[in-house]
Parts: sequence; C-alpha cells; structure tokens
Amino acid sequence: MSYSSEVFERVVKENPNEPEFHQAVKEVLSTLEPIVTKNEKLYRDAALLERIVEPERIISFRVPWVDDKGQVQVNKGYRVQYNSAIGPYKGGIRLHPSVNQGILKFLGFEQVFKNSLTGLPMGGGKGGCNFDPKGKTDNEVMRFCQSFMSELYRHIGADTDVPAGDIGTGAREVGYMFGQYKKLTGLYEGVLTGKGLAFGGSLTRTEATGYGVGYISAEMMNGAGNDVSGKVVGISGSGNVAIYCAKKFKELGAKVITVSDSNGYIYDENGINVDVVKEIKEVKRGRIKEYADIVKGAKYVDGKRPWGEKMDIAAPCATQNEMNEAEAKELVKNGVKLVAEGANMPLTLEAIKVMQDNGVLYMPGKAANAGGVAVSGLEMSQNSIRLSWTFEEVDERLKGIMKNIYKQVTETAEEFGKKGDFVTGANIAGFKKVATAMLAQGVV
Ligand code: NDP
Ligand code: 2IT
Repeated sequence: MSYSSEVFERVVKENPNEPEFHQAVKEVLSTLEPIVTKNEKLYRDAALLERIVEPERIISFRVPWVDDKGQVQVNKGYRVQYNSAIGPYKGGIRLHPSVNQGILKFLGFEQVFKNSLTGLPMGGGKGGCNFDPKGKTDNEVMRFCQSFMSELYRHIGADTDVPAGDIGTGAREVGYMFGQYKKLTGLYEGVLTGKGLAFGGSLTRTEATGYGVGYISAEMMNGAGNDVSGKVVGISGSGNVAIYCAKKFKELGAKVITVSDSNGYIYDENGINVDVVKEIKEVKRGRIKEYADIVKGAKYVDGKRPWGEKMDIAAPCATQNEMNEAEAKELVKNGVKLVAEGANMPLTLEAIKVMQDNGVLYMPGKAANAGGVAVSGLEMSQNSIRLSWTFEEVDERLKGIMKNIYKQVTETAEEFGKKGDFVTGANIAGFKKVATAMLAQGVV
C-alpha cells in the first residue's frame, strides 16, 4: 500500500463519524501520490503526512447566550487551528446548524492548501458554531457573537490566528465579534478580516471570493482557447459568494440564469438581476423565492438544485456536496464546459470524476474560491501598515493572485504528468510550500 493510502486509512480509523473530513483528505492524499513517491523516504522519516492531516490544535467551547424572551440558549463553538507552518492560522467562522467538528476539520484542512496557493503568508484554520442566525433578531445575533468571542478571544490575535466570515458570518457578525475582542483585550488590531470599511476593513473583500471565481474562470476559458463572454452560467447559493460571482460573470459578458438557497432555485432566462438578489438577501435577509414575485418571467423551483438546467458554466457557491454524480452527469449531458467551485467541496468525489472523465474544465474550491482569503490577507497587510488601498488597487492585486494561482495549478499539473488535472495541480502546488516549511521547522 502506498504511503498516502496508509495515512488515509489511519485518518479514517482515528477520526470515525467525520465523513466530510475523510472526503477532503482522500481528495488531497490521492492526488499527492506523484510528489510523495518522489520524496517518500524524506516524508516518511519526518512523518510528514501523518502530521499534515492532524490539526495542531482544536478548541471547543460552550457558547451560552440569552434570547429576546429571556431564555438561555447554549451552542457548541469551535476553532480548528490546523497548520501554522507558513503563517498565522487564517480562515472563516461558519454559523450554521449543521456545524460539527468533522465539518470544521474538512474546512480547515482545505484552507491550509488554499492559503498556500495565494502566495501570502497565511496558515490554515477554521471555526464555527451550530448556531442558526436565520430568524434571529439583531440583538440576539449580537449577544451570541459576544458570547462566542468571550471564549475565542484568548486563542486568537493579529499574529496568531485571524478569523473571518463564512456561511452565516458576514459584515454584521464580524463587526460584533471585533467589538467584543477589542473590549476584552483593549487591542485595536487586525484580528478579524471582512471588517466594516469604517474600522479597518478592506475595499473589495466583500466582492473578493465571487470576483475571484470569475477571474479564474476567464483564465481557464482562455487557456482552452475559449471565452467566458457569451456563455450561460448556472450559480447555486445566493449569499456573499454567489452574489459577487454573478456580478463578475455578468461584467465578463456571460449570462447568469440561476441562483438558489436551501429551499429551491430561481431560473431567469433574461439573466439574473443581481441588484434584486442583493436587496432580498443583504437588506431584507429574505428567501430567494421572493425573486420570482419581483422579476417578471422568472420561475421559482421549490425543493430542487439548479443542476438540471442547461448551462455552459456551473459555479456551485452554496455548500459542501451540493452536486452529486447524477447531477454531474446531467450537466455533462447538457453540454457543461467549465465548473468552478465557489463553495468549499461542493462536488462529491464521484461528481468530480464525472467532470474530469468528460473533459470538463474543473477547478477545485481551494484554487477557485481562494480570492476571498487572498483579499483577507491583503486586509491584514493594510492593517499592519495602517493604510487603506483603493478598490482598484485591491482588485488589481486580486486579479494578479487569481492569475498566478491558475498558472501554478496548470504548470504543476504538467510538471507531474497530469496536464489538465487541476485537482492534482492545486493540491501539489499548495502542499509543496507547506511541506517545505514544515520540514525546515523540525518536529513541532
Ligand atoms: P452565505 O451565508 O453568505 O450564503 C450561503 C448560501 O448558501 C445561502 O444562499 C444559503 O442558503 C446556501 N446554503 C447554505 N447551506 C446550505 C445547505 N446546507 N444547503 C443548500 N444551500 C445552502 O455564505 P457564503 O456565500 O459566504 O459561503 C458560501 C460557500 O462559499 C461556503 O461553502 C463557504 O465555505 C464558501 N466560501 C466562502 C468564502 C467567503 O469569503 N465568504 C470564501 C471561500 C469559500 P440558505 O439561506 O437557505 O441557508
Ligand atoms: O473558505 C474561505 O476561504 C473563507 N471562508 C474565507 C476565509 C478568510 O479568512 O477570509
């Protein structure tokens, strides 16, 4: 059995009941085979793979808070500090009822390689809580965020661990968390990213993940002698990533025909009106079905995902495993040419295989959605030098980073004899830098 397979078996054995974590590790370890084979003795002697799959630290804590009726509520909070070989732990905080330790481990593991790909000095981490912000009042969200930070503050800091947004955590939640951190520590520092522009946030951070998906898709299309312009794009989700992904694809001359939420999807053959989606989701915090009441000609399909529609480009931007093998086959049958993951691990391993076997240009999340954390890195830089760059300046840097990621991914795939396999390219390229740093730093 190969070294990678041995370590994968060990992960499954030692981490029972964490299927998403197993899935993420399997995807990475199976594609690292070419580099691991080349360096097997070095890696085995240093137990490098055994170390890289194990989080440096997991903090798990009680989050008690009082709802508007005066009832005490209790949630489970976590921070997975995965790997600090190339920089302070960096990664978002997910607030969703489905959150558990295994899901945060898969997200933290992915984050290690994603952050490495950005070229910025950031280690990997992820946090979260099984709190559901849906239907909560602003005051309830504030009390929850304050309680969450009342424990988390002692484990984070601008040079140790820098959280940010993810599902359920946006500008409002980051603001409340930052306020509580500052109150408890007395420090005004870049301890969170995605902050409001009035208190150290970076221009373009809100747009960064979705824009990055658009930029890398344009690179992929160009690399194949094709163009994003004129293409039909299907997007899932209607949150931060989906909204700005739709906006960028539109700017690039494509037509976006779907957006969704966990209840169903909207199909608008005239092209999704992003301002309407923003009003429903960012201002009213409503449901996506309201789009069909506002925009004439749009239809709402309840209880389904958008992958049955005909599209040239699919950008899943909602959550993990939101596209299965059957849906991937349906997309291929309908002529899909490119899949770029805005979400983390939205395709099952079987769905990825369908895309790759059918010659679809497929970019995994750790490359395609790295624009968000990249601009978080730029927010950290601006906080450190106490300056703010313009929107154009940050956007240019983001574009440069996404181009560079595409270059690293394609060149690494070729170098290891896997031309066009962007999963292998992304995993090996991300892994190389982290591995080099870990080996140089000794057994820690
Ligand atoms: P938001 O909370 O802003 O939006 C999430 C969207 O996904 C909503 O439309 C939500 O619908 C939908 N969704 C969430 N959970 C599920 C589910 N279980 N089933 C179906 N739909 C679901 O989150 P983001 O846009 O920030 O994040 C979306 C994805 O992108 C996540 O995978 C995240 O990890 C990833 N990502 C985010 C980055 C960022 O900078 N924010 C950076 C890189 C990746 P509903 O309202 O019904 O829950
Ligand atoms: O999955 C991700 O990369 C994020 N949620 C963004 C993390 C960050 O630190 O900006």
